[in-house]
Amino acid sequence: MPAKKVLITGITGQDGSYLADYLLSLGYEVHGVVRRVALEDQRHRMWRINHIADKIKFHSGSLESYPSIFKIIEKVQPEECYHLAAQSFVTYSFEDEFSTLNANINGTHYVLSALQSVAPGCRFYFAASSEMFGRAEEVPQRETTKFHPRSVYGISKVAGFDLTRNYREAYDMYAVSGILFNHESPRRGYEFVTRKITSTAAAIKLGKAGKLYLGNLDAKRDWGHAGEYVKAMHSMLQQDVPEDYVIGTGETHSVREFADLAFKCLDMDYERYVEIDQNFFRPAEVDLLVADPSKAKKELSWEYNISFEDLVTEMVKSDYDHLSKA
Ligand code: G4F
Repeated sequence: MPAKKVLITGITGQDGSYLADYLLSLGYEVHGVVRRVALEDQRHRMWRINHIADKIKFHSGSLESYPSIFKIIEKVQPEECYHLAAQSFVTYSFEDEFSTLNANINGTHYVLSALQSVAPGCRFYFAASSEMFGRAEEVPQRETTKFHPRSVYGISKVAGFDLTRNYREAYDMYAVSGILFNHESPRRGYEFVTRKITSTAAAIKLGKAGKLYLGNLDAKRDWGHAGEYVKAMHSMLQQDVPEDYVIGTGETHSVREFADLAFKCLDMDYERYVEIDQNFFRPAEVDLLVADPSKAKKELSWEYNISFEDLVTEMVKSDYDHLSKA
């Protein structure tokens, strides 16, 4: 039987790279949409997938251009499509609301519309987010929890979620959203708080930095490991009936706890090195996120077994090892 064809947008990002690893291990023919600039500077821009680059078929395209997405989908004829590409940094969405909305809403709409036109049988996954819950009305948050986004990023994800639902209902497409809570790893971008903490703590330990400047230490997030979350994405596209799922650990920890543990991994006290910088506070904050992943556990048989301590330790160790050699 020929290998199943999958198309991933955002394949150079943290989730795209783990998903590509996973789908290759399952025998898929993996296609990825990448920007032309990434293909021209593979070493730097594709560092997360350089180890598997020779096994992936790349297609140069932009999520800002409907014709380019249409052409790729028409040519590849994927059986599964994971739409992960987005402006995913919440802070930046306060600085540039308009481009966040354009990229995140139009990008999703273009992929859905092109699939409907030229590959309607393709199963579609949308990367929704726990940011959609925002000022959540219930704790923990589940599939039925009302959305109250607190950023333009969150609003763009609610729009993507609704577009996905509408293509499912209106055109009978297998289109689902994974409502993923924060997921981290050594491949996380440096702008997100976890990687900022682990990389700076490692740099301080090695004498390459002096202080770590952070914003709100009291915000609480449900932090899991990205490598495990991509398995849930895949599973969502293998069901008999297309449905949306919440994916998270069911545990919540503050930014302060994360910093405390990260510095402790290196035998340091975070209070000596962390300084509060008002510039890192957001105009509107999401104070507390914690998932109820029981539907995914029951229906997808998705199991998550990595502790918060193991996640932080893995990230710190990776940054320390990497910086030691730099
Ligand atoms: O690491 P963050 O920037 O992640 P955030 O905003 O929770 O969003 C991430 O998770 C979402 C899933 O819920 C994704 F949809 C989204 O794409 C992204 O992956 O910030 C986490 C918390 C916030 O409360 C923030 O205010 O950390 C707080 N924080 C405190 N100091 C900081 C900092 N965040 C950043 N980025 N940098 C700081 O210095």
